[in-house]
Amino acid sequence: MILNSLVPSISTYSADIDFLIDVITLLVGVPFLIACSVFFSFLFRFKKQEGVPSLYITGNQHRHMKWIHRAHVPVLVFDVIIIVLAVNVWYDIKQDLPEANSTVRVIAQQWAWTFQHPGLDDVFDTADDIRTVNELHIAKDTLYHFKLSSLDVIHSFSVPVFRLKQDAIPERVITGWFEATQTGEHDIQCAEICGIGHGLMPARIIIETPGQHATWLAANNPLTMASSSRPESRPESRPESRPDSQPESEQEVSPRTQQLAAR
Ligand SMILES: [Cu+2]
Repeated sequence: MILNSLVPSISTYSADIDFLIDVITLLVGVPFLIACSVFFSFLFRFKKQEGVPSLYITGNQHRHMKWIHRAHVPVLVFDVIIIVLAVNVWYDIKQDLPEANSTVRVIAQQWAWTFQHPGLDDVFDTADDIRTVNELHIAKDTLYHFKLSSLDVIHSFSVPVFRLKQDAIPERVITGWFEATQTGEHDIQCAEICGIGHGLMPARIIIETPGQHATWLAANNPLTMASSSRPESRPESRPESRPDSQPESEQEVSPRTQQLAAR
């Protein structure tokens, strides 16, 4: 409700996180406003008055202490509500790993992101893998696992529209998942101070329909591009194609492409 009006919410679990943050904001914000109202109204109501002596209240008497103890009850109840909701959301997103339709590798370094797409065969470390810098291409309504690693220091892979944030730790490969519900182009950012160029490592996530994504995979297939005789078809480290790019008319479309396009 609150977050969604500021940053689009377009992953299958982003609404759960938004709901959790809304609940915390209300459970903390409403009592805070009530406490401030009471505090400032008492300041004016019990301000210094001529001829009225001040009371010295130690707070030791039960009739005074009960106002403190009664306030503890809602605090404890709200804590339990927040913990139960948070653990549920945490389990669904961080502990439970649904089966993936595809996988991407995300490699962080000072100060850029490298993304490795498995290509049309959907298998890593084969000749048709597509590597891009600061540009991740995925298909909507497709559940992805990401394999996150860092080449140097701690970074944090953050995709605000997915409500996804995961630290990248050197010497570790961390697996997570996401599934986009809408197409579009959005920010990826590093959310961990990682050196002087930290602010200079933004990237983009381009969410395509399965058909558009299959087209992009085919258009940027290093094998196809290498075998093409046209000079402008040479492989590039950073493919420039966008979701609206059209397949080459003479391009061979593999069964995997047709399968993705049919989804
Ligand atoms: Cu950083």
